Amino acid sequence: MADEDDDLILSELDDEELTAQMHDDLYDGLKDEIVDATNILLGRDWAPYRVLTEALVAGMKVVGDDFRDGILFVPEVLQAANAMKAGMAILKPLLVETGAPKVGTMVIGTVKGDIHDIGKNLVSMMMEGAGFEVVDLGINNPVENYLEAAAREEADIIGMSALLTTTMPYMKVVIDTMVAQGIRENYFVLVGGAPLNEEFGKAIGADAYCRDAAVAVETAKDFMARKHNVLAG
Ligand code: B1M
Repeated sequence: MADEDDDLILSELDDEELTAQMHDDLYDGLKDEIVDATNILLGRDWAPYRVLTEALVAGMKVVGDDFRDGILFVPEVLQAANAMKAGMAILKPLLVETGAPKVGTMVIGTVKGDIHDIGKNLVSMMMEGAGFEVVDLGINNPVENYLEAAAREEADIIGMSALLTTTMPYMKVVIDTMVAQGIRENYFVLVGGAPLNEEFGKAIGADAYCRDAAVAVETAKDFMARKHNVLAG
């Protein structure tokens, strides 16, 4: 950021100063600083999920607001996203290594026309951490990608992510195709992404809208418990 930050020693900042600095560094797309600060917080016994939400996700909120207001542009936001991903890469093995028994299988991807993947990656990480096998289809997925992967992997859950108001209607295309093929009831369909809400989830016929990654995990676990109860009964 400003010149006075050049001499800043991250490890000398207290927790509050360091998270504030991380928000600034994310904003400025400073990948190395984000990596260092993530490691410092972990070294201070912060839980990986706390680092993720309080330091990284909260920092991206500011980036999003200024992007919306025309203060930041695509190249800067891409750099911020890359810095965020560098922090997430450190946290991923820590969030995933739970040794939890396999709970179920989820196929997840960002829908056709949409290349945002940070939120989807976060959901994947947290689901893996909760014991789900996750098949991540990446970005820009047409309906066939979801349905082929779900059949091939014998998935329990199909997860879809959309960050644009122009791409979120595509989720209904996927669900309508499932209905037309008579396979809608074979899978739970969970949807998420910043522009969605509960009503939208209901309107398109999803099983649930998930506000964030933690809600996605809880919802998926709930559905799997119900499925096992039905099978057992
Ligand atoms: Co884009 N972008 N972007 N962008 N971008 C938004 C979404 C926008 C809201 C920014 C703004 O104006 N404030 C706006 C959309 C406006 C709208 O549709 N109403 C926007 C725009 C307009 C665009 C472009 C069109 C810009 C342009 O080219 N002129 C373009 C579109 C490209 C395309 O997709 N075709 C574009 C491009 C980009 C970048 C490439 C620069 C970059 C993406 C990099 C990447 O993902 N690899 C980018 C970014 C980073 C953003 C913002 C700033 C941040 C998104 C993010 O990563 N958030 C975003 C602003 C915002 O969202 N407020 C914005 C952090 C992440 C952790 O949150 O993704 O919401 P989120 O995920 C959460 C929950 O939503 C939920 O859990 C996650 C974790 O808690 N969740 C799920 C998400 N998916 C889920 C799936 C589930 C469950 C829960 O399945 C079960």
